[in-house]
Amino acid sequence: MPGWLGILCLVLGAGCSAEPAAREPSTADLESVDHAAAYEKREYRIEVRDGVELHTAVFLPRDTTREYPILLRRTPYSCGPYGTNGFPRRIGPSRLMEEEGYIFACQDVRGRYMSEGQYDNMRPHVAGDSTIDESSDTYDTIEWLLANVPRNNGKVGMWGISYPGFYAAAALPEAHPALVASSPQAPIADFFFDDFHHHGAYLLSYWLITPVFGYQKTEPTTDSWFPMQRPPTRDGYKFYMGFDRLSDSYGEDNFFWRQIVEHPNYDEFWQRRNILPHLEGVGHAVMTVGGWYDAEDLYGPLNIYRTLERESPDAFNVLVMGPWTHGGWSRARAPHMVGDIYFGEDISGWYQREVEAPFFRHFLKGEGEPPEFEALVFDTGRNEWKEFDAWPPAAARAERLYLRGGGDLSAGPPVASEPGHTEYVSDPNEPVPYTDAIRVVFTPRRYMNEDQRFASRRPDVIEFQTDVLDEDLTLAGDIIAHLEVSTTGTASDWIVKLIDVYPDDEPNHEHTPEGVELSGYEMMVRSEVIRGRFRNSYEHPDPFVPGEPTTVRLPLQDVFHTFKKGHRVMVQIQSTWFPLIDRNPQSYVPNIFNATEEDFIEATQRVYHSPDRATYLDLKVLR
Ligand code: PG9
Repeated sequence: MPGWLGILCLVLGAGCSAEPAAREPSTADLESVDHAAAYEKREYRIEVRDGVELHTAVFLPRDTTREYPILLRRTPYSCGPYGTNGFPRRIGPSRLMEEEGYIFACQDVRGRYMSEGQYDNMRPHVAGDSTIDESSDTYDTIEWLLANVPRNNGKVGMWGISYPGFYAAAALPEAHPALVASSPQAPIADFFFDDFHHHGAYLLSYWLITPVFGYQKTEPTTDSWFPMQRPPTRDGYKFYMGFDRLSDSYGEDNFFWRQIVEHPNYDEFWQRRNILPHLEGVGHAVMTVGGWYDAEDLYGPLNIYRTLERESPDAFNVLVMGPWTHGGWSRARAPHMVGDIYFGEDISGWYQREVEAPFFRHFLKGEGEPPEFEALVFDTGRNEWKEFDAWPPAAARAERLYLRGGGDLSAGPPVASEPGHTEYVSDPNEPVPYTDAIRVVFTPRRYMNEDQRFASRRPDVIEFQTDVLDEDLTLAGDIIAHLEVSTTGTASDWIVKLIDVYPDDEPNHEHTPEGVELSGYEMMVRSEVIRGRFRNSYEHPDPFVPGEPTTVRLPLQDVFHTFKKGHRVMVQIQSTWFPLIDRNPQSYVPNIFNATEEDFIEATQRVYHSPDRATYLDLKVLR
């Protein structure tokens, strides 16, 4: 498999056989498929309004007795293998839909592979027809396909996972009238909160993949043109600790890296690339799909659904959130495991058969019923799907869990007789690992529900936990961490982790991997980081005043998780998370990418839990 395809498999994790060794597959989605028997492949060069030609592969059902809708995916990751005999392993969202029959189309987006033009990451949407953007490229593509592809039924759908999910979302504003069903899956919404950054902290764990998006090619090409680094070690901790000035780690020729380095704050460069402000006036069916354990794009699906719900009341707008990592729904595996944890048998296969295929079948073929849910979400504690008529559920109530002196976490606020703060020394030269087995990766993945006991034992990770629960506690919706903190430095990051602590007598499951003990397991439910300089504004950063208590408000992405009776709820707080994110020097410099070793200082962090400075989580609880 060519190197670039291995990269794409690691990034997308979907539709490739190169992904980390998964368990024995249970359904047909991995069988070798002779697409050529059922589909004729054609390749077109579609000229869009500014004269640029976009390479588009079309897979036409060989059955000429009926018309089919067009299902379009636009991608920066290549529509290869090229040539009319070149068939990728996956031409549609699932084997089922491939067998059912659609006109599948794949387009290299502007500036990528066999298409012409200049690439622009998360190309900004510009309202109106005067400026080229992904919406106008898609509009022109759909117009051309309808006029030139035989036996289409005049209806078009779009789908895509991750960056292709962004392109499906980017086609929503000013959409072509024939576009009647869209499924942005793990879509990127905003690179300052998805993928490359989380609340302003740079995801160093994405460093290796940056060149994929950082070099313009000079002509249409079937092969990758971007130079990839080959780290001398797979030990990610050692590799990234060995970096000098981060900004120097790629040259001037990597334009995306220069953009990342030159825009450390949420300035106009990033704001223009946020698709959310443009999701108004959408009038067709949109099913957004995401994974509760998606380490790459969790902000995107939740906020695209939420924004459409608010700004596009005419859209048939539904949400599916399952126990998946990035793109996991496209890989039907049984048993369905995420890391060490078992979630069920044929979860992805069920979703493909009962949710995804019926959605497109109804809106594109007029067959069957539309989804009856507004939100189809999986409770990752009870291991069961639930349908709600709103997300978060209308019945979810606001409740609070307070950090208390002595390491408690409780519904009651702090009292004066308890210690009023907990402190720890944060040393960026001895950062807290983000996972127990750090390897150099293209994008982070498995840490999202990993056992956090490796972190529990560090002095620079503080933790607070409830008593053993005497009844189930179900969280359904977003979580806001309200931190009252101080630091002896002038800059710092704040990481909050919500953890489900299993009882000591928890038995292993039949599918629990060898060597793993679920007894006392500290399963991460949700985690998030904020670069503290952005506590008041993502655009205008503020240093901390040493020793001065201040408020840091950190939104953690939504969860749907039942902490079962007998479990505990735990919160861990720390200030380094390496090398998931880059190291904060903890002394304020205008641009951390340019920090040098002498900027990196130890700092004593305080988290306050006193009656007048309470730290707590605001939760949405389903009783
Ligand atoms: N959202 C994923 C990604 C985008 C950009 C860089 C690295 C990863 C993806 O497209 O898979």
